[in-house]
Amino acid sequence: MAVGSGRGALIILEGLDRSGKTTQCKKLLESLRSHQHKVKLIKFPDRTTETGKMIDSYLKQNMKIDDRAIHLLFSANRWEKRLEMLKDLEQGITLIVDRYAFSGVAFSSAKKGLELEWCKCPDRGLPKPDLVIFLNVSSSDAASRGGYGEERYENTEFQKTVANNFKRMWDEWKVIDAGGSIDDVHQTILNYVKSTMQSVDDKPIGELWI
Ligand code: 2DT
Repeated sequence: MAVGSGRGALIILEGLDRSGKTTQCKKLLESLRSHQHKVKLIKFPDRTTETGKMIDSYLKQNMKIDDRAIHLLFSANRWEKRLEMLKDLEQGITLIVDRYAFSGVAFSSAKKGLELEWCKCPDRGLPKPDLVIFLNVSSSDAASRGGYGEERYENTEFQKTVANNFKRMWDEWKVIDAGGSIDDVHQTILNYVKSTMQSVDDKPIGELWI
C-alpha cells in the first residue's frame, strides 16, 4: 500500500473498561508508525481541555454534575476536536481514537431515564468513523483484569448495562474477542485497520448518525 496516498482513516476502538483497549491503541500506533504511516492517537475524553477538566473532576467523583449535563459535556469535548480531526484526516493522517461517541451513548444510557436515542443526538454530525473496532470481553472477565479503580462507573453492575448498550449499536462494527493474547488481538486489529486504510482513498468523510 502506498504510504501517504489519499486521506487518513478514522479508526475508533471501543470496549469496556479493562478490555485492553488502551494497550491495543498504543500497539496499533507503534505498528503503523514503524511502517511509515502518518498516524496519530487521540483519546476521549480529552481531559486536558476546559471541558475535559470538568469531566475529569466528575469522573474522579470530586464534582457532581446532572446526568444530561455531563452527557453534553462529553459530547462538547468531542466537538471541540472536530476541526483538528478533519484537518488531520484530509492531510492523510490516520487517526486512532480511544473511545468516541459510542462510549458516550453506552455509558450515559446506562443511567436511569436517559434514552439511547436521546443520547445519540448531541453527537450527530461528528466525523463518521471508517472503522469501529469493539474489544469484546465479558464484564466479569473485565472486572478480574486487575480490578476496578476509584473512578465513577467502575463497577461490575454498571459495566454490564454498558455492555448491553454497546451491543445495541454494534451491527456495523468489527467485534473482536479480547480474551486472546495481546499479540493475537493486535494482529486481528491491524488486519482490519490496514484494509480500511487502503479502502478510504479519497472518499468523503461522513457524518455520524446522519
Ligand atoms: P477512560 O477511562 O477511557 O478515560 O474513560 N465516558 C467516556 C462517558 O461516560 N462518556 C463519553 O463520552 C466517553 C468518551 C467511559 C473514562 C470514563 O468515561 C466514560 C469511562
